[in-house]
Amino acid sequence: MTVEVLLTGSFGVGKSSIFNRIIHDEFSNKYYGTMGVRVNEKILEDQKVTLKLWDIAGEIQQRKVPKIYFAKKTIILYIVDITRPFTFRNILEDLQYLKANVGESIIKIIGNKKDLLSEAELIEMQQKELPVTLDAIVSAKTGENLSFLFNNLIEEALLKVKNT
Ligand SMILES: Nc1nc2c(ncn2[C@@H]2O[C@H](COP(=O)(O)OP(=O)(O)OP(=O)(O)O)[C@@H](O)[C@H]2O)c(=O)[nH]1
Ligand SMILES: [Mg+2]
Repeated sequence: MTVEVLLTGSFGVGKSSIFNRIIHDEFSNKYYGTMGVRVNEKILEDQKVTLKLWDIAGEIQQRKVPKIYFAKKTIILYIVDITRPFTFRNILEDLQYLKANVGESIIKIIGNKKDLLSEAELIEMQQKELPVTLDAIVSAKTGENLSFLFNNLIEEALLKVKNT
């Protein structure tokens, strides 16, 4: 089975860094904005699943993303940069838009760059700045929580297929 996962969200939140960490287990501090789309696959032997990961150019508003990218995705990951509230200014509007436009896809909200905040700063940020609860907080730089997140996502996707 192939599980298709789209990384979406604003500019510079770390979509490509998450892509590079998952596919190549690499990280760079350099920032090259993505043009268009990148796609790559990884075979997960344990779960007998092919993970197909899509990395697209950032958009401040999800309604600016070409709708074709949302088609037929098992999972859509809306990534925010927990160090830059600017990147989730439109979160409620974006989530509403995604729910209306992605069909059956599972949508998750992921906070990235966990390595840059202390535990206290993390709690404060979530209480003060975020109108929704994050499904996971990860770091593409250190890899923290990323394989855990993807394992859980694959399990959820497999369960969903089994139950339909
Ligand atoms: N400290 C830290 N920096 C990160 C992390 N993830 C990404 N970055 C940095 O943030 C910048 C932007 O990362 P990208 O992965 O290129 O962001 P993007 O979402 O793909 O950006 P666009 O393609 O323009 O939409 C880069 O300088 C990365 O090195 C992280 O977990 N921790
Ligand atoms: Mg990118």
